[in-house]
Amino acid sequence: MKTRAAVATKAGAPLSIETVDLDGPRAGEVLVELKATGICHTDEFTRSGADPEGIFPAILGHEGAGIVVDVGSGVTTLKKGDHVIPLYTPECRQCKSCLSRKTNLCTAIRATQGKGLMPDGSSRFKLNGEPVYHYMGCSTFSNFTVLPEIALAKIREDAPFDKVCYIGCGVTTGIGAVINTAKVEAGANVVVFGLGGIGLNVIQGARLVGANKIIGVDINPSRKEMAEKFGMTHFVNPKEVGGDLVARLVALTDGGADYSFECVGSVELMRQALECCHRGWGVSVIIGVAGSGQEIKTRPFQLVTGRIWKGTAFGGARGRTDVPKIVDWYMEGKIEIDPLITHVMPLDDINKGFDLMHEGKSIRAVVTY
Ligand code: NAD
Ligand code: AHE
Ligand code: ZN
Repeated sequence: MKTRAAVATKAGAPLSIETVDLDGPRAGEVLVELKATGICHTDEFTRSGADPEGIFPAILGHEGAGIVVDVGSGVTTLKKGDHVIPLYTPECRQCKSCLSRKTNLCTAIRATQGKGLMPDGSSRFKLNGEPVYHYMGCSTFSNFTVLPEIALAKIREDAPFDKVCYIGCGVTTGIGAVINTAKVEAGANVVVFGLGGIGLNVIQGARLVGANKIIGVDINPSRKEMAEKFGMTHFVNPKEVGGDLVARLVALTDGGADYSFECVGSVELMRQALECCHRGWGVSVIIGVAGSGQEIKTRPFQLVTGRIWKGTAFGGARGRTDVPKIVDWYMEGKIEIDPLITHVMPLDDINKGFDLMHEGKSIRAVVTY
């Protein structure tokens, strides 16, 4: 079939709107009609050329929601008409990682996914007869896409696609980092670096579990108002701190944060996020994705004295199990999504969504098909 898609032709170039060829689903695969997709900073990270796994030409996008149109042979858990959210972290429930119960990082298809290919080693997309690569196993910047059955969460049919697409990455990553990865307890003091599409969901996760102080750190002062609506109790703009940011955060938290979260992708901030944690027990969680060649550093003494450095992918969520529950939380009013979706646009305008992100004007821009 033919489908309209935004193609990343080369690193750093604007996305190009094209009509591409899409092969139907093979064994164990599912054809999905996307109804909406968010634009996450990770899409920009890869588009820009900073991603060591970046591969071009590719169809980016990993924060989608849509409807099953067709299934390949052997697919048993999904059928035509089901509403689904694509999962860049699949859940096969059979691999060593899934069975360990210690991680959400299913390894069933990670090797081919990282090469922009379906599990059988080929691409379903072509442009002018040449293959176009998949991205994070999802490629939601295409009106239609093909995914493995294990990379789709079935969701309730009354959930609005243009909102719950955000659960495909940002919402789950932020809230999951608090609940699954850090396991923040009621009364804890939390510091969140970066109040964008991920950080604001960390903030609402921290409020959900009953955190005490929720301190937001961002260089964009316009983030303050939204962050306060989502539960932030104190705002710190590093540009306005005369002197040492870490010392300021330690003072604000009476000796250091119980938990901190880096939601920017800066290795300098990752260090500050660790070092603002409380001696003896503070836990710092890296969410931000840093560019090729970047490395983190700190004095080992920071860890010797009891601080813990962790990371999280997709908020530690097991997608097929957890994503439908998070959709329920949204539908039941337990979490908020609507105010964070600041811009909605057609696929033709997708590059404007990236511009808005760069200008610090959008929190989430969503493309609707
Ligand atoms: P975003 O662009 O919406 O937000 C980034 C925020 O960081 C903005 O508010 C910006 O003003 C702020 N910022 C920039 N420089 C700063 C600085 N020096 N100090 C303080 N704040 C600063 O991005 P997003 O979609 O929220 O993504 C955030 C990061 O998380 C990215 O690196 C993204 O790739 C990553 N991410 C990781 C996962 C995961 O599973 N680990 C999932 C989604 C996104
Ligand atoms: N390809 C990059 C790393 C990118 C990365 O860390 N991706 C996160 C999800 S970001 C979603 O917005 C992730 O899930 N990582 C685990 C995985 O298996 O990819 C690089 O540095 O090579
Ligand atoms: Zn993302």
